[in-house]
Formats: sequence, C-alpha cells, structure tokens
Amino acid sequence: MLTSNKNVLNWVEEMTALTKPDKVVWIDGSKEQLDALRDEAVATGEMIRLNEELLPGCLYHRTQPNDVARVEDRTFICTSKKEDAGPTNNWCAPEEMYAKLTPMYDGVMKGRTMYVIPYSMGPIGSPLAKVGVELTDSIYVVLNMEIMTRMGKAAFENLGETSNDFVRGLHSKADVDPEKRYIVHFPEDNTIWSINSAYGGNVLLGKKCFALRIASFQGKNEGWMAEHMLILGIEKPNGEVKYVTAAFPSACGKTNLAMLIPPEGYRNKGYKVWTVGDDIAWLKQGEDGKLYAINPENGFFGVAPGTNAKSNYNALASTKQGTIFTNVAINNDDMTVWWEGLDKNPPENATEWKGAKVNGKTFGEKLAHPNSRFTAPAKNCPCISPEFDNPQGVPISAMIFGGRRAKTAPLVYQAFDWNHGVFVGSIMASETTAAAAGAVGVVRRDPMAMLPFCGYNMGDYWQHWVDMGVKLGENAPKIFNVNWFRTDDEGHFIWPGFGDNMRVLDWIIERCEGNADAVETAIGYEPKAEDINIEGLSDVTVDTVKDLLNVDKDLWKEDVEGIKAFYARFGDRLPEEMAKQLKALEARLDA
Ligand code: OXD
Ligand code: MN
Repeated sequence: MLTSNKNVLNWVEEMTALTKPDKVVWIDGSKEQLDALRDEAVATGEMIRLNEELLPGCLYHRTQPNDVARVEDRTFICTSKKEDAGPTNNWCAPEEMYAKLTPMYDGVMKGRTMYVIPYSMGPIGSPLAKVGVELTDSIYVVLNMEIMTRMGKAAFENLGETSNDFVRGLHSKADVDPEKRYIVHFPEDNTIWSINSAYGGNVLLGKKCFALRIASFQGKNEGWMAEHMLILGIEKPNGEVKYVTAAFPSACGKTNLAMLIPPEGYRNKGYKVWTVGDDIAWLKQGEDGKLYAINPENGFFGVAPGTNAKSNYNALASTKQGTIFTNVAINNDDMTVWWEGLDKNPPENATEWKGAKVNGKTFGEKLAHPNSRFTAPAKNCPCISPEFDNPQGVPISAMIFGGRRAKTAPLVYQAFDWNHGVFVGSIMASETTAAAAGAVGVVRRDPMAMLPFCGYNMGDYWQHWVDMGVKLGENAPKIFNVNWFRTDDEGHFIWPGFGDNMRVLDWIIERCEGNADAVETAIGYEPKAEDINIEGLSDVTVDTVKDLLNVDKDLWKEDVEGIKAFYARFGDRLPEEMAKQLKALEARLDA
C-alpha cells in the first residue's frame, strides 16, 4: 500500500471484495517493478519484445480483432438526471447501471492479479493536476499508463492523507466480449467502470474517460476547462514564445499540427514550434488573469498508419524507444514494426496485425489495422516544449477550431469576440470524405471536437464557455477557425497543409499581437490575401489565397439550416447567447 488515505484504501478494499483477484499489486512506478511486469508479459506472450538495438525498450501487443477502437455506442454518461447527460450522450440511471454491471464484475478477477495504479493527470505538484487510481487486471494497461501518465507512488503526493478528490477507475478485460462491453462514467461519483475491452481508448482510463469526460464535468463545477485540444508554442526569431490550443475532429491532422516543422523560410528566420500536447488541454485562469494550459498526459497515443518521416518526423522519432506498438505489423527479419504509409516497402517476412505470418508484398490486405497505435513517451519528441513539465502551464494567446470542409469554411477566420468564438466552436463540423471525386461528404457536427467526449449536457457546456469568457474578460484568448481541406472542382486539396500551416499560425499570432489587419466578413474577420505569407510556395498565388478565403453565402445559408436542426436537439439547454449568435449570423448573411 502506497498511501494511508482512507478514501483510497476503503474503495480498493470494496472493489477487491467485488472482483475477487488472487493477488493485489500496488504499482509504485519503480523500474524494478515495471521491468518484472514487462518480463512477465513477454513470458506469457501478452507482449512481444522488439529489436533491442533498433527499438530499445519497445514492446508489441495485439488486441482481439473485435476490440480495436473506442466504442461510442457502448459509452455511457450516468448522471442522476437524463437531461444532465444531454442529447449527445448515451445515458442510463446510475443505480440501474451499477445494478447491471456489478454482477459482471463479481469474481471477474478470480485467478488474476489486480494492479492498483495511482497516477497524476498533469505534472505532479501542479495546481491544475488531478489524481486518479485505476484498478485493472491487465499488465498492458499498467505499461501503457506508465507512458501516458505520471504513474506510481509520487502521484499520491498531490492527493494527501484525507482528500477524496480522486477518480476511481475500475477496469477488467473480463472475456473481451463485445456484447458485454461497457465504458461507463458516473461523473457525480468521480467513477469510471470499463469492462470487456483491452483496447487503449477504452481502458487507459486517464485519457478520454477521465481527462475529457469526467474532467469536463469537474471543470464546469470548479471553473476551469477540459478540452480536446493540442497545445503548441510558436517561438519567434526574437525568442518570444506564443502558445495556442487547437481542436479538430478525428482525422484532421491534430498530431501533425502539434508537431509541425515550419517551412524552410521560417526556419531560416529563426521560427520554431514546440509541442506541449497533442490531444488534451486543461485550462484554468491564472493569478495574472490569463488563461493557462497544461497537457494532463505524459505521452502520445497516436495513430500509426500514415505516420512517416515526411508527414510527421517528430511523431516517428518519438516512437524509437520505450514505445508500445499495438496492432501494427512486425517485420520478422529484424523484429521492427511496419504500417501502411510508413514507407513503400512492406516487409516480405511479416506478421500482420491479427497474427498471421504473411508476405507483406503480396498479402493484398492491410498489414496494420487502420487504428493501430503507438504509445510513446512525450519526452522522446524532438520538439517537446521546455515548458512541458511546468506545473503552472503555459499562457494561451489563441484558441483554434477546425474541421474538414470542402467548400464552406475559409482557410482561416477570426471570431469577432469570445462569445462569437464559442458559437464558431459550437458549429464545428467535418465532412466525411465521399468515395466519388468531387462529391460533397456528409456533414457531422462535432462541437469543439468534444461530441464523444463531453461528460455532460453540451448545451450546459457551451454556457460554461460563455461563463469562462465573462471571467477572463480582456484576458480571454482570441478565437479562430481554420480549414486545411478546401478542394477545387476536381476534389484536389488547394492548400498544401502540413508544415505550411505555419503560414496561417503566423497570421493568427500577428493578429493576437495587433500587428495584422483584417477584413470584416459575414462570418468573422479574415486576413487580407496578401497578408498570408506564401514565399517559397510554388503552387499558391495571392489569387489562390483569395479563393481559399472566399465565403459562399449560399453554402453558409444551407449550413445555417443544419445548425438550426442541431441546436433544436438541445431544447431549453441551448444557451440564449448561442441562439442570439445564430440569428446574428443569419442577419449578416442576408445583409
Ligand atoms: C483519439 C481520438 O484517439 O480522438 O485521440 O479518437
Ligand atoms: Mn483525441
């Protein structure tokens, strides 16, 4: 036992009595203990050791083919009142859910060991950090939590002897039965129960479950924010660093933006980009009135396919040691890993993600699962921010929203003010890419990229944003929207994206500092086309930028109808301010 905190001890005892493990092991975080667990996992075949010279300390794991992704349809928010979970979450009354799951947990760890994992989300000692304890019967979970969180005895330091402010996570892989798989949150009890999965997003309870769903609920009650946002710092030639956060739905290049390498022209001038986080930001007003952000995580749980030295050099470099790979392919010749998009040279002597030995060159199917992952320590990242461990976090100048829109949203625009920015976040959407070239995809609304991650009623969540703006006043970050995915009539992307997104970040920072002009449009402030730096770009002219900034009012009017239908789902939980903003947009489009 690593703590004398009675709240922790009583709960662990109660859950032990329920799940009936043969043995209970407290994870202190020591190298000896973790090495022994690695050895045990390798001995049982749960993990495979990779090439010690090429990938030192790296392990491989494959999950069951039915268990490869987050399961939104089996994810629940159990608040006492249904309205508090809101129309975008699955809901069940807490007593009913406890009654349904308790028999499933009864004796589930017989013949197994229960690991007690204390962890801190955020740097230990940070006023923004919070403690969680996860109970699990999976060594894979322990080893991943070591990378993704500050794990072990030290995590209890933040909790103290008497506090009850820790998140209780109970996980059992049980029989990995998809029919009995549940990822359940009880925000009012600070509790998460996850059963019948062994896939990262469902079982690393510090991440989506705690740091977004439970933390968003805590943030609303305690006056701070938990957001699905990357955090990056832009260092200017004079050495000054400005920090921004950005929220994008899945498959919009969030990890790439977080680890962006500026174009050569910028590098030569002395610009640098520093990664603070690639997925989650916790934000709180500091004593000086500004909004500060920490990354509550300690590693990256990144999608492997598509990651290569060109698309994301820094992410790839992060995976070269101490990393766990899940559901990628193995090159049996040298015990390294491979995935689609790593290079054009699949290994001939490969084991594909389901475990079959195949010739990768002639296999004809994907060697790696499309959602295969690397769990990599943040400290491996070549551009990790020197402020990564700063317990106070970093001051945020701008918040950026974005999505994948073929025609509607321009390359970049700035909200008129904070409340308009909240509106811009609330109408975020992405289009699913249709198979036929040029076809416009289906619009999926994903406000603030929080649709699957908001632990309470999204209407109340928008109101919380509005309230935060009142608190922040003059210190509120400026809010922007970007779209890297505008296409021409043949369906080709117009903007080069990747490192060249720096050119847009540059304008955003200049706007925050009052150094750049803007043009007022119906949807917000846009750059003058000539203010986007296109030096060194061969395919982009000022006219291209003008195209990228074009606002098609008819398309926007169509979008307004979609927003109205979406807003209608929230009934009287839709903040008055959002209804007002929508009316104002309509009026501007009609003007
Ligand atoms: C993730 C996600 O895995 O947002 O980060 O789905
Ligand atoms: Mn994410």
